[in-house]
Amino acid sequence: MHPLLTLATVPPLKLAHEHPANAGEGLSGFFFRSAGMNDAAIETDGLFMLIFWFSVFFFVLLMGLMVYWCFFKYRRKPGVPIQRSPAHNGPLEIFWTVVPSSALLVIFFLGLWTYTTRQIGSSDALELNLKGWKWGWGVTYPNGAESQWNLTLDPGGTRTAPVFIVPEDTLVSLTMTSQDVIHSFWIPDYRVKSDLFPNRYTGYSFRTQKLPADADVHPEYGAYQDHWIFCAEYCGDYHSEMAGVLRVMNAAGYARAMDEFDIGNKSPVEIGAGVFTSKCATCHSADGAANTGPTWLNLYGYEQPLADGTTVLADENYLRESILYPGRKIHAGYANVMPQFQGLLSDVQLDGLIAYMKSLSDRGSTPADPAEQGETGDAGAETAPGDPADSQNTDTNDAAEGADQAPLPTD
Ligand code: HEC
Ligand SMILES: [Cu+2]
Repeated sequence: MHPLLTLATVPPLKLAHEHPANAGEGLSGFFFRSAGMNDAAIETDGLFMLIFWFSVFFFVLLMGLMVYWCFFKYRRKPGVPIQRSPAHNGPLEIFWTVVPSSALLVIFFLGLWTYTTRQIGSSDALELNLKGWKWGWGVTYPNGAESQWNLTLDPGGTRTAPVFIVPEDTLVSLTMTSQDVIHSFWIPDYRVKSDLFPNRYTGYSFRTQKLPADADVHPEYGAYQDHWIFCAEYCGDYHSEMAGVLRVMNAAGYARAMDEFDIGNKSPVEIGAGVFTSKCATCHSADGAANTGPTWLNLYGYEQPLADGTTVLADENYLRESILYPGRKIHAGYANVMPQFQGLLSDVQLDGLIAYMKSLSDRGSTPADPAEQGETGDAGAETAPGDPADSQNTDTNDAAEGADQAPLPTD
């Protein structure tokens, strides 16, 4: 098996709200389902409950007085003449205007306070860029890396949610934008809900919680807890499946995962393997196993049968076209269900994917792993994977083997 396929698997879902300490209590448990999990959420819940009890108090008071006055005290009784009520009572009117208005002002400023503290970031916040589209979420981390973890939500494995990682007890500042329609980023546990617009950036800040001492621990990444992310703006057919996971990790686990996501220190094959795990592995296998789409094992360099009866050589150009515009050439025996990746992959990712597919083929020119290449006696080409000289050297070798090999457009 390819060494990169033994990449650490994504730690499973451990929802923070299922932790017993986070069960909401009493009425707030009824309204919020689980306790607020950072200071801002606790503040929001407090404000909500204040408004709730304020409203309950006045509802009961006013309805009670009304019933008492209408049905008992001032009820018309036979033999009692109708009284004329006074037209005005200045002091009384001032009283019932000023007292409730000041209560409303207090509520307004409490709300304004909690709202502005979430809008205003801080210069020491962890800055993340968040994109929303029909129907998914994507995060870019400060080092330029994109999230590479996905979790499968159903047994069939067709619905996945991206996992966004953040360190514990840290202020996170999001810069958000939408690629199509309006979406709304919602983390129920943090009581965060904020809209994403096309052609415009919006911001939002929140502080992650400190992980409890008894949080779930992963053998490689340490303690972590998950929060659901949903879209709170009806945005079309699959709006309800527009889920994500915010994963709060301990500092060491976060640093480790960040290092793995970072593409700066990776060869194209490694970058491609990362994109494969995050975006393609739900439908394609790298080891020959059957799946929704054709396996990538020995895909590159071989003739592929198409639905129209012809065949095509799977060279770089065919692979590129199949990734960006999957509908143009359909592999025989498969349905045209692959999403179009045009605009969703960077050039580095696309090159990485093709390098990775080549590494999975015995006709590929990028060695799957340097040791293997050594065995084939490919002397002189022993450079680190990703070195441009590397692919050049082995190309010439391969071309000598088979005349059907298409010329390779490097860069
Ligand atoms: C929803 C499932 C699905 C996902 C996700 C998916 N594919 Fe596909 N892919 C398919 C299917 C089905 C086919 C065969 C039909 C066709 O040719 O379009 C295919 C075909 C291909 C082919 C042509 C293979 C051949 O033998 O002709 C390439 C290359 C490819 N996919 C690359 C990718 C890459 C790269 C990704 C991730 C960035 C990806 N796919 C994600 C389902 C998927
Ligand atoms: Cu949406």
